[in-house]
Amino acid sequence: MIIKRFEAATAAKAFELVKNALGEDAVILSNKTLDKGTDHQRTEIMAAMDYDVENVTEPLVDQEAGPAKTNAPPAATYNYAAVRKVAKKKQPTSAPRPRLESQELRKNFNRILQEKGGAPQNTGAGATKPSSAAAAKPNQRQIKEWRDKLIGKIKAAPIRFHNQDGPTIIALVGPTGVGKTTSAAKIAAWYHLREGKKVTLLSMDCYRIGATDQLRTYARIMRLPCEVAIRKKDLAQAVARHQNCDLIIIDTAGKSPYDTGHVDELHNWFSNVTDLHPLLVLSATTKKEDLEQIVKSYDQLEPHSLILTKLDETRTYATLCQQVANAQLPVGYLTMGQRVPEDFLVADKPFLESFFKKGWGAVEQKIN
Ligand SMILES: Nc1nc2c(ncn2[C@@H]2O[C@H](COP(=O)(O)OP(=O)(O)OP(=O)(O)O)[C@@H](O)[C@H]2O)c(=O)[nH]1
Ligand SMILES: [Mg+2]
Repeated sequence: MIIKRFEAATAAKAFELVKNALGEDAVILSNKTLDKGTDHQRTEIMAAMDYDVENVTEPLVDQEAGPAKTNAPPAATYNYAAVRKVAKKKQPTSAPRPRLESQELRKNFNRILQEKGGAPQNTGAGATKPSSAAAAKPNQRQIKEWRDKLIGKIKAAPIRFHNQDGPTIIALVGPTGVGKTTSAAKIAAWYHLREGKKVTLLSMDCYRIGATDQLRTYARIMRLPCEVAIRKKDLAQAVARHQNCDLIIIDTAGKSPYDTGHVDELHNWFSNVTDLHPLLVLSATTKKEDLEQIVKSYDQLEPHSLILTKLDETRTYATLCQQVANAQLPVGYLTMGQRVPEDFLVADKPFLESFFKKGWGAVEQKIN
């Protein structure tokens, strides 16, 4: 992470300096007026650009509070009853998503630049260039604040159950090999074996040889109904046949996030089923740019929430944290291994906070 301090006679000039030095993706950490009301009044901006994975997942040293404690408190215990039986109303498709604070800041930043007549020029008279001392070393306290801000934006939202009006219907979508089928089996096991729900599994994955066998095998072990939908109308008909169950889990085929035709096809199939909630599956091992692209590609389906998989295959989660916060989608479930049904957690806010602050240690505390 690069953190820099900028100082200029006016806020607009200080923002120009930030943009020149760090580009449009810079995040404003603080914005202060110095010597307010005097002839020397200036604006000071602390801005950051990207950040270092380790700085975010490792326990950080707070400069004022001293080293972070190593004997962290145990992660919060799950309240299984938290999967409430509240009828869930689908968000209207036109409802705008809440904006992140960083986007607001960037908007203000761009507005100031636009008011000044487009792209920033080289710093003019009155603007103070950041001194070499100003290109300060990353400040741990600021990194911690930034990290906590991001984590604070991440919400938990496991599925909820309808009581009267038919089953809750979810569809697992996402790129190839991220763990959609395995997660479908884990979710089925969780709600069927632990909560006694009536669960049906449906597969839309006819692309890969053996894909439906994988789901069928899990269904057979758990003694759950399992059907395969080969055409769009099969899906709607299968859903209609299982209206008496509590939960229908649809497994879909994985495709490259750059294959937009695939997302269009899913959208087309899903449009035939009322109140279907897509859950986007993201692997913790995916690169930052790819995570960004995946979220963008599947946005058309208006995912209900995220499933974060393969937490066990890495020990650095800052990229994931940043992309989850940017996606503005809550997390429903997490998986951390291949074992069905064991390597699975239902997301809750305290755990997500603890996980993105402490990393793998938080998962170990939770599952052991
Ligand atoms: N280490 C680890 N492996 C996982 C996890 N979840 C799934 N896997 C493994 O990842 C591989 C792919 O999992 P699948 O569930 O078949 O993935 P998928 O998204 O359905 O794949 P496609 O249908 O081909 O797109 C399998 O070997 C799983 O056992 C996890 O949380 N951790
Ligand atoms: Mg699969």
